[in-house]
Amino acid sequence: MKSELLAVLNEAYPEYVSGEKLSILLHCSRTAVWKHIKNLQEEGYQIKAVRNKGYLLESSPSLYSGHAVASRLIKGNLPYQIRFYPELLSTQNEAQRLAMEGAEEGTVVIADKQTKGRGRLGREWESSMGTGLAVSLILKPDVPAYKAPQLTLVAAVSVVKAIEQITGVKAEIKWPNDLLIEGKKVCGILTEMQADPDRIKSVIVGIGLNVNETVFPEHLHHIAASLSGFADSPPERAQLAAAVLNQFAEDYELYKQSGFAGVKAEWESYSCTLGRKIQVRQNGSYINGTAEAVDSQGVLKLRDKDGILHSIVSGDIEI
Ligand code: BT5
Repeated sequence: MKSELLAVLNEAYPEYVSGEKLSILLHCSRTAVWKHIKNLQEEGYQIKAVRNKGYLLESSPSLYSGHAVASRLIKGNLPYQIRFYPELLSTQNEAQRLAMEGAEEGTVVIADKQTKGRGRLGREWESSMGTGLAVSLILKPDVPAYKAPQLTLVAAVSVVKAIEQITGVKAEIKWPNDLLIEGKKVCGILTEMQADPDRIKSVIVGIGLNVNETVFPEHLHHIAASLSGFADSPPERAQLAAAVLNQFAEDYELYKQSGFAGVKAEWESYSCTLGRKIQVRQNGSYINGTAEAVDSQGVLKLRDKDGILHSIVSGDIEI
């Protein structure tokens, strides 16, 4: 009965289905229909009931759609507009295209499946299984261009918090753009900017999060993991995406008021980089030392064996 009821509501979406029609299709009384609807609502299905119209399935726990994400957003300072695509090469490219067409701050591009996701420096981001999050957010912060990379750090804090809210799992931040659980990468963040010489036109923050992947391509076996490997039950992508966006809206507001300094303490508390011996690779050369701190600009301070303090603005690190 439950699956038949859901199938009818799903098929009808975005139209309502009357109680009378449901009772005929499902061969039961209207009271029985109402009871089943109530049960489904208790299981987390969002079903709207409107007098004289009937029932509308707004989102189900396992459904991943623009509506399923949007219906979970808290109305706040960052008015999100969700653009959901069943498949894209890269949400980052689509967001860039939309930004060039003048898309507003808060436009969010989400792909159910992303077939040619990008990392930094032309590296690939594997997300073609359609089991993770591929989200790109268009922002227009009023800050000088050199500060744009700080948004990677802000987003990392937001994603760590969202992961913990939804799954109870604690991830750690590896400077600048990786989230790790038990040393394996579950999330990568890519911040790209479109700017004139004197001002930022837009910043696009791309978030790739492994959620329900069970296998990865061979070259990622020792590097990658997904949240489902650590959570008690398979996380729902719509819930996670909404939690990330809700959390980011809050943290971004703080960032706009106080800069990176506003989220620095939280960043430090989630960091697995600080205090560790690391190797930084920058433009093909290496520096070894201890990660001493991040400063109020998000720059990593590395002390080498000769006691010299290096300021690392970008790069890859090995712990
Ligand atoms: C990143 O780059 O980690 C940033 C990834 C950003 C992806 C998002 S998805 C939404 C948006 N749309 C896009 O097209 N991109 C963004 P980087 O630090 O350069 O790391 C890339 C490296 O991570 C690769 O060279 C692999 O070693 C590893 N990697 C690739 N796919 C992975 C995955 N699914 N899980 C864990 N590691 C992965």
